[in-house]
Amino acid sequence: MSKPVVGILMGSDSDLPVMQEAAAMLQEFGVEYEMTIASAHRTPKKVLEYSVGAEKRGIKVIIAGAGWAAHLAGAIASHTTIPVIGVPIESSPLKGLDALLATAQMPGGVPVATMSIGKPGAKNAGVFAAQIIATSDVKIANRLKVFRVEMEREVEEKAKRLLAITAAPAVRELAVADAGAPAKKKSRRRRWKKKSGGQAPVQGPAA
Ligand code: RP5
Repeated sequence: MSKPVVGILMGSDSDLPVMQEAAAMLQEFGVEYEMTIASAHRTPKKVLEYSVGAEKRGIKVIIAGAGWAAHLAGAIASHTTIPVIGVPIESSPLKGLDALLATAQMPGGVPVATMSIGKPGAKNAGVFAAQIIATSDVKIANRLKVFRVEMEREVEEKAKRLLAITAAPAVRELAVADAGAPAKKKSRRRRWKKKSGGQAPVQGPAA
């Protein structure tokens, strides 16, 4: 096993079910990572030490997930120039809106690449970290390309399944509509022709 190049940090163990999504993506792309718990508010010294030491240890990207007043990603970003990816977590009564704003609203000069709230955000954090690593690793770049192609194929398969489910009722509906539709009115001229078998009446003024 080679040295980790991505660090995943989270404010609490309660964030783990969400942050595991980031780890799963890194595993899929074969990116080495490490994971720990550090809180901007509860363990500020640990956050400082981790952030300052990360670059020397070979970490190239840091993913930070936190909920509530989520200052973890911003605090890390203030101590290092390694790219920091923030994942807002929906652990508060505000369902992550608080964490989203706290993570994204960084002042100019100290960026945090903020993902969407919750599991999709953590998944994207993993993909995004892999994309950063891929700028200098062609093997990971190729895996990312395969990932995109597979995603495209999955969507196409879903579209085909949807068509298979919906096409039959649509045909049925058309058949029912046809059967229940009132017969086309024959023109007065044709009806008269059948009865009398003679000539069409000369149209006079309305009665
Ligand atoms: C934040 O507070 C953590 O990131 C977590 O989302 C939230 C709640 O933490 P616990 O009270 O579950 O430890 O710092």
